[in-house]
Amino acid sequence: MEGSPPAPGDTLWWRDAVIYQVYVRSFADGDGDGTGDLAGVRARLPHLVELGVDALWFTPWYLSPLADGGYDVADYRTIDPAFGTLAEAEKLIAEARALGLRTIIDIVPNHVSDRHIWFRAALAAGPGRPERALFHFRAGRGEHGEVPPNDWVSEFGGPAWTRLDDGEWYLHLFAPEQPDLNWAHPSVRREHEEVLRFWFERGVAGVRIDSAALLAKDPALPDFTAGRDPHPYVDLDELHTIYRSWRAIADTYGAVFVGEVWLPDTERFVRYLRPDELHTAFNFSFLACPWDAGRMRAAIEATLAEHAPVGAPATWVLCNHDVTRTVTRYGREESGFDFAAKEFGTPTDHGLGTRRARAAALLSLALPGSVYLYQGEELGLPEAEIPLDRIEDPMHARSGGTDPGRDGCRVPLPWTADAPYSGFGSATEPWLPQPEFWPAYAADRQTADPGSMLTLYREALRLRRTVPGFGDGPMHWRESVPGVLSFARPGTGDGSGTGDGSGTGDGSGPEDDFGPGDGSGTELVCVVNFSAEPAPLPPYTEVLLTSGPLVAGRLPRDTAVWLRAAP
Ligand code: TEU
Repeated sequence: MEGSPPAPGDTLWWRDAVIYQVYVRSFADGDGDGTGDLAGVRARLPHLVELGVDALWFTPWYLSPLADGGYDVADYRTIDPAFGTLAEAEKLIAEARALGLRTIIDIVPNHVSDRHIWFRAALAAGPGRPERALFHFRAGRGEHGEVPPNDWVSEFGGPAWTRLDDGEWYLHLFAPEQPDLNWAHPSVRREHEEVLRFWFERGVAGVRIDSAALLAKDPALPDFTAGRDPHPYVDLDELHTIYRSWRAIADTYGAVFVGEVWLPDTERFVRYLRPDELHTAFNFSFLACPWDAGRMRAAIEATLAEHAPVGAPATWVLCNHDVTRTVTRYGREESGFDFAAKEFGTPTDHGLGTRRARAAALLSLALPGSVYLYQGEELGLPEAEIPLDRIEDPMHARSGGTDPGRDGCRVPLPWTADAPYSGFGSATEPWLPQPEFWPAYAADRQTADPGSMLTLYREALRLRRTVPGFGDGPMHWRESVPGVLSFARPGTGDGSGTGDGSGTGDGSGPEDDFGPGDGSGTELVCVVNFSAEPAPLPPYTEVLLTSGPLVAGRLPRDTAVWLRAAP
């Protein structure tokens, strides 16, 4: 294991970092109880160092009844006992840091758990009491107040309101166990500022902001049916004041933000990335884009064009704990992502999906900006089918059982092919069942396989780290035949830093006929073939890496290559 602490002066690390998302509950089980935990993460830090990522984003690890996998936070200053203790989190942050891995935590400001001390106090206090002002409590409509205060629909389906025995309703944009906070209340703001400081004091380098565009609400809580503009709770202007105050705090610690901002309007989206607001935000248009050259090019161009004026780096995300895993998505006829379109029984070609996911890995790692990897993506895990009686995600139940929910991408990881539960670490069955084929994807098996997804990711990350030209900086499109995307990253300069440039993951291909170029005056070129026909390669001096074997010097369908070439 290499790994050394990041240089203290490296304040711009986030502009081109590769950030690995750890879904703690399913990463590794250190105490054998069936649930992943901090001990499991600490024991597996070598895997992350060998993979070559720069930072870890931990999904919520705080005290939580887990009504929404931890996105229902009962206490931000306590680690859930299922995961460990605060002292252990502090150790993990320090150990990771010593190995060169920064820590990003997840803050969920839109709502808290219904077990949070504030909400319990609000319930106990009763209608009209100041404790209720921290949330959105309202009387109902209709003759007996039996109709919700407005027509808002929960993101998880059903009304966004739940009625209490005392007659009042409270707002929850997600599950009823996740009451929305009232961001017009000064205590709500103060508390979150203190929570940020609490974690920054513990060495946290960044914060992912959950549902970042939903916090502020129109105080009149009007109906939404009319499609009113501005929206009563998405992307309200006050949010920018909130994030400016957060930024001032983060700046005193040199910490950074990544916002979970799902907004189709790109002009509105980049307002969150102005220099005194959030450093970065997830690029969901890239994630949701179908496997199609034209659509991908358009998504990439729009991303770069929208980020340029604010000077923020783009992020490239293929997968996270909410969406269908990449290998599965790209193995389907409809290869884009849409929450509303999820259903059971969609035909999937995993071979096809894997080929495309390999190509997409090289594509996203070659683009300018930072990259997010979701645990298991480096193993090429497909989405798992969870038996109906084991699905925990509230999205499933609240859809009336039609939506498969998000558990299929949250299955405990396979580490060791020949160990019980694929080496997840559990002595009893893990909290979500693993598919029968899971051992085939185990990290140990992939380590030994030069053609595995894990080998590809390790090699790609090694090159991205050592070859100048990747990460932050300019790119330009190169001419290519239809169905093929080709772009260059200038600035490879003297080509130093790259060892041998070999390692295509398969050992085949014509690159063996070309000695490693000296790289002078060359640029890095990434070519991705989305078309059905093998594509010719542009002139090059060296093949750095391919996602699959070249065939007769051509780039087969659903394959990507990194080349060094003359400009
Ligand atoms: O996701 C937010 C989220 O689900 C919404 O952005 C929504 O899906 C989108 O607007 C499309 O309708 C975050 C977490 O990532 C997720 O796991 C949590 O369940 C959710 O917040 C609630 O905290």
